[in-house]
Amino acid sequence: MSNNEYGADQIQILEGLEAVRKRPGMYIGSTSSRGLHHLVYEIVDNSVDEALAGFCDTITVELNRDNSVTVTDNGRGIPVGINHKAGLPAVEVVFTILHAGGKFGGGGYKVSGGLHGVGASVVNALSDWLEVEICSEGKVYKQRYERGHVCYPLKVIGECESEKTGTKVTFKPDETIFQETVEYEFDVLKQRLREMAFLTKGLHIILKDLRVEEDQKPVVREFHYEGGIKEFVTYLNRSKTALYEDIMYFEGSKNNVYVEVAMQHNDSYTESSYSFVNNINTPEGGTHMVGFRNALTKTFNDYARGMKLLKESEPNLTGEDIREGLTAIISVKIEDPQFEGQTKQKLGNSEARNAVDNIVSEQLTYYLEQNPVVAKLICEKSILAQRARDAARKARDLTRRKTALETASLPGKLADCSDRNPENCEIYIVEGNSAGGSAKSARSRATQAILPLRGKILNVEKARLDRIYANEEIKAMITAFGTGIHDDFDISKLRYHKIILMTDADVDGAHIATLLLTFIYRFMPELIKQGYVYLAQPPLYKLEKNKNVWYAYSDDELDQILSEVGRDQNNKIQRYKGLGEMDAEQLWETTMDPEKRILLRVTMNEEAESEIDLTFTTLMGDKVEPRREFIEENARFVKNLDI
Ligand code: TSJ
Repeated sequence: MSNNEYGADQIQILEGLEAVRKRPGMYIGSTSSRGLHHLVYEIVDNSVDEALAGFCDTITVELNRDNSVTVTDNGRGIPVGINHKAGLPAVEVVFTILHAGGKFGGGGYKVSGGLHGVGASVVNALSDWLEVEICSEGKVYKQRYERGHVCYPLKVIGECESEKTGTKVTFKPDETIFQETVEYEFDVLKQRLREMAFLTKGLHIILKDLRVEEDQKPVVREFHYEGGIKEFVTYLNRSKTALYEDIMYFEGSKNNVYVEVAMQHNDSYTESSYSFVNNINTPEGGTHMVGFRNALTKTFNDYARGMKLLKESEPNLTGEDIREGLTAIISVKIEDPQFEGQTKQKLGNSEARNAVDNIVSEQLTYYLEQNPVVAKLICEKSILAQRARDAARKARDLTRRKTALETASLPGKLADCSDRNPENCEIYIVEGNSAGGSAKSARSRATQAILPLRGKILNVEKARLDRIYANEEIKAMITAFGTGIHDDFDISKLRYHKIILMTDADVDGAHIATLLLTFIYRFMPELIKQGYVYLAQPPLYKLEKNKNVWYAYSDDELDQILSEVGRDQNNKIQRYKGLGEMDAEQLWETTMDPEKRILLRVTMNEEAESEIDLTFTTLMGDKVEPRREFIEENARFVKNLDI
């Protein structure tokens, strides 16, 4: 090392990077797997900026066998000339001075658009080693750093064709910083890089996994979308039925805010809008989202009134009515984004609201005039949503009044327990009438209540509120639990401290359990958060041999029992296809007896609340559809063993 060539400046530099190593969380959020992946995004962001500036069209990310990562682009190359303020080559400034990049004025290094470009020194500080190579004006330059320290001054290591330019950075995350893991997950990077490609139309992003056996080819994925966020909307709606073919696309700049919006309705009832600021997701929205919603509400109401689709006596459509079934991407690029709120994820710049509102209002008005068929379809769907909302409100008011005056009578199908202390009480939600019957005769009457449910359970994510409130099974659960829902929810009124879902041990049973969980998650999430919800575990097999009986809850367990008792002709194995095949005594013994049963407690994924939707819609893109849906629905719920 040649530290002695540098003076006071270098000491300051090292103190800066030392601060990053002391408190990495301050700079990259955490040192978990998430922080590890963040390093890649920090580097790739710089290449994306170069693409946004119009000088780069391909970025390659390679995962190397030693857990180092190489990012290459074909941009202009980080400047190698001397930055006069620091007296060092600009590239060295980028990697060794904290908060260099966009804010480092004077010397020619300014990140185009001023969006990112502050992260390179942070990545350098947190890497065991980092090497940068730059092709520029026929020469290849190189510099290496170890834990942020310069190993040698920038040097020329060879020549390249004079037209060829670009930057290549390889870094190996420091294991002493990333103690949890230094292994990159292909799927995690894939999902973020795909998102970046959607958000930067025309850009090619290639992801290569070189961590394969010697004789295997690397795993390679390429993302390239000429249509940008329009294709993002197509992608998000790929498993849905679109209400019309077109994807609306609005674009423009105002007050230094560049705005892009793409949207299309599908025939579902839920909104999936995602907003981005400088290519970063803002799950909590902010001014750009507010501007978008204002524009949408105002423009559609004006149009519907003008076309007499809404009568004068009728109230305005609400934003919610218009956004029913809407898939939209709102992407803004802004010089100096201000983030607000508890998690600093909400855009605060007021100029973003005006820009999005103006651009969307103007271009959407024009679009609706030009496309009356589409306009009418959306208005009609919104008016239906308005009516359903009205009906749902009336239905809710009705159930509310009931609970206030007379205690709503318990559902007729419920076989309640006699104990009145909720702490001692459990309710089994049982799929099917026959299983419900067995459960009723098997139960311990004092503390176990049984609520049998008939047939298919409504998927609350695919139905409007009025239908949900009219559903018998759902009403039965709400009254049995006793807590009420939404604004009326009161956990202290919960009548059972264990809510146990008991379904067949097959795919259909798992699906029904998912639908039930989804209902609870959407309407009474506290029940899951506070750990009151459980899944019963009925056995898969019964094994009889010489008057002995064993139950197995998995194929592995059956295998294990068989190897203990011996595999011979005296074995009688029964595979349970459903709860209905067990008599009351067997059901008690295997699934309901608190002394012997296995219960899984349902808990919620930490990320479930804000990020899950986007993660799953984009992450699971390559899975077969029904399976994807199944995984998507279940991934919110984590199951803990609780015997
Ligand atoms: F993060 C980073 F610094 F490590 C990094 C930067 C990593 C990678 C893989 C690429 C880059 C990068 C930077 N690619 N392209 C650029 N471009 C510039 O830094 C650049 C070049 C020329 C000019 C100019 O005004 O002439 C300006 C800039 C910002």
